[in-house]
Amino acid sequence: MTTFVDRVELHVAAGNGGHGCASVHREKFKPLGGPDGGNGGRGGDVILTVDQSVTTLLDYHHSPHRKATNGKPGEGGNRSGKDGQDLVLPVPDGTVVLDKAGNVLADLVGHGTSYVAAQGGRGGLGNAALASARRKAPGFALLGEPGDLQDVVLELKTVADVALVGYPSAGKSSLISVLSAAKPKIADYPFTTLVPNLGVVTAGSTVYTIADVPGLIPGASQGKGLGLEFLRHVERCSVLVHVLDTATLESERDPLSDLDIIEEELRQYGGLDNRPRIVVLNKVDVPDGKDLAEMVRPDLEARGYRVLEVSAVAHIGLKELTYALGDIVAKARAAKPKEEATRIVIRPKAVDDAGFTVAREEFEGEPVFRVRGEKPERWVRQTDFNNDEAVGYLADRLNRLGVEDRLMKEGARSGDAVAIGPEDNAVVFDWEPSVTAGAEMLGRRGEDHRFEEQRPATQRRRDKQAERDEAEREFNDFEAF
Ligand SMILES: Nc1nc2c(ncn2[C@@H]2O[C@H](COP(=O)(O)OP(=O)(O)OP(=O)(O)O)[C@@H](O)[C@H]2O)c(=O)[nH]1
Ligand SMILES: [Mg+2]
Repeated sequence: MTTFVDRVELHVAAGNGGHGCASVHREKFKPLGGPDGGNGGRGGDVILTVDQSVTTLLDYHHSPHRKATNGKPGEGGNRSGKDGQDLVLPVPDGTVVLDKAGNVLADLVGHGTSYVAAQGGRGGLGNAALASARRKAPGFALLGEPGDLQDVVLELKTVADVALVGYPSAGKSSLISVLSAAKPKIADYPFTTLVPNLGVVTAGSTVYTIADVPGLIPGASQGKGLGLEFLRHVERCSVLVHVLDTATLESERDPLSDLDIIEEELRQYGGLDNRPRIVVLNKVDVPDGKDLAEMVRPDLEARGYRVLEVSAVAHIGLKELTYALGDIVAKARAAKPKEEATRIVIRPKAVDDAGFTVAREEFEGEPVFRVRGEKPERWVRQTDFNNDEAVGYLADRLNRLGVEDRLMKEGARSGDAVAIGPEDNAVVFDWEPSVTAGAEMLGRRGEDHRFEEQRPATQRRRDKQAERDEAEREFNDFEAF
């Protein structure tokens, strides 16, 4: 049997940021023209976007691994690398995005509604952008950050006003095909419908959508037939229509017991009790069907149902049905507080005011001081550990943020192990406190003495002050990266 695809696990990878470039401008007679390494481009995001022309998640079932493109590295001559392209994945209206633990991340309703499932990595700054008065010729650049890797689960919950439920072959798809322009597959074998069909119906000034779901059989709640899985498509519908077959050839069935069985399955599924329901007796073009319909009508009405007799094939009673449903939909809409807005759940990351935390922990059996925080972790990812100057720059940034002070307060001593980053993906190093921490020490990093020229004392003093100001400004600027 074909698989019913309305739930898929999707593995998405955003693009990596391109590395920054470390380059020095070269020209004839001007051997040291200054740093001119460009910034790396941003990695592309992976974005889920509702596209109403998409109706199933089948594509993602067939190819569940998707990746956006990487940012290009920066180049010499101040050329920035190109940004990676966002990967936009179209999903059906009513797609719910969950994490693997089942938490809802986003509920995508309405054409164009989007959710960034994986964020592209930032590009690294090139050495031109890292240069400053006090670091005239940085011999390093920042690395691009890796893009997010995410595993998400997509679940389709069809959004329609009216849902048709009933036994296989009761004529649900046939009804959709004659009430709307939709052309679902119709056949005289059970379980013809494997994905919900959606149609648009116009009744006077009311325009509504109607969906069917695969046929239900007794024991569906225990997984018989196609089970109850697909009933999630009914969850968002405001009106339920029981499509009852008056012309079935199965001797043990009749419209009343069919209705009882379907109702029992709906009850097992749960959460649908408050939906208004009407009953449609289908196939009254068949003489025996017409007789049976007449026979059961009083019983159904006694149970409080509005009952309509129709024939999808002979086009009997369709207009009445169209308007009856339009009325109920209009009432249901009026009763609803207001159109439910798309619910995108954003989980803020918990980081304390300082932007980082320090804790004593064990890492691979050794005691470490663990530093956690968005910035320190990002800065570590941006650092080329093969380049001493880059490592020095990292130390400066951490210092500025106050990590060193905090380590000192927590009792860290020279030579203690410090781990920065998440659980098993941390960078561990022996801590070497820079006793002379501060602008003076920072100022020496990345300086190229070949740039130093002769300056009178007053000029030097003024330059010194300018450097300090710049250091302050730069920290504020680059803190953001
Ligand atoms: N005589 C008659 N036959 C009908 C009528 N409506 C549907 N049928 C037939 O019943 C069979 C099943 O119709 P479908 O519309 O595929 O039934 P369904 O409820 O969608 O079935 P599943 O998708 O399997 O759940 C087809 O052979 C239809 O031609 C009707 O009003 N009169
Ligand atoms: Mg069908």
